Amino acid sequence: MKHIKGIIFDLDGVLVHTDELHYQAWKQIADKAGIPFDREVNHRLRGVSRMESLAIILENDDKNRTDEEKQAMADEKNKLYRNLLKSLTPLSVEPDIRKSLHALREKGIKLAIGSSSKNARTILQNIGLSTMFDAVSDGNNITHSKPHPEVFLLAAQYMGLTPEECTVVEDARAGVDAAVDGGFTCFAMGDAADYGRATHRIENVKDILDYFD
Ligand code: B16
Ligand code: MG
Repeated sequence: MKHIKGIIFDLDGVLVHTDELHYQAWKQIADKAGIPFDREVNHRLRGVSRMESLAIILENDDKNRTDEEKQAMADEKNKLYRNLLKSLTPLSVEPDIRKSLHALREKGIKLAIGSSSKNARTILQNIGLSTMFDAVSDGNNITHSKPHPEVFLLAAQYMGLTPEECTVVEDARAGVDAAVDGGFTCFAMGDAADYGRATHRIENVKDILDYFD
């Protein structure tokens, strides 16, 4: 992978398990509104924006809700989620992940975040990774969320690199689609590991190092 000069990491589900916190917050909202919601539905929320996540949850709703009601549900979910984010500390990141990020930097590879979350910077702060990345592209600088490639195209641009010079690490099918459609190669793990569009499949972030010897 000599031509790769930058790696763009998805945040939720790749570097830290905020996916579980998203689930807990949405579960409270869905239970309160009497909408069936389980981990199966939650998988479909990976990588998609807050309002698109709500739209997926509302597919199982038998009520017609106004835009104001929907906004209130999304705002309340975010309040609950941000409260849960307070439980994150540097110990929430597996030691192997932190070591791998340092090792990649030592090899001269630039690192970026490509996340759909508007809370990405708060998360990075809480887990002690704010200074690890050369660029952060997140839910605040995009107009289209994954599977649109915008978040990764901007991350590459912020690093001064082309998509061909970067690779993406993702746990969501929507994220793999975003990467491949943007002209990037892609490492898929977790929920996306068996997705055919991924370039490489890995079990853990540290497996990426095998490709950069
Ligand atoms: P927020 P990622 C995504 O993060 C999550 O996977 C997705 O479930 C969430 O809806 C989205 O961020 C928006 O998050 O409500 O915090 O803006 O996987 O792209 O890092
Ligand atoms: Mg993710």
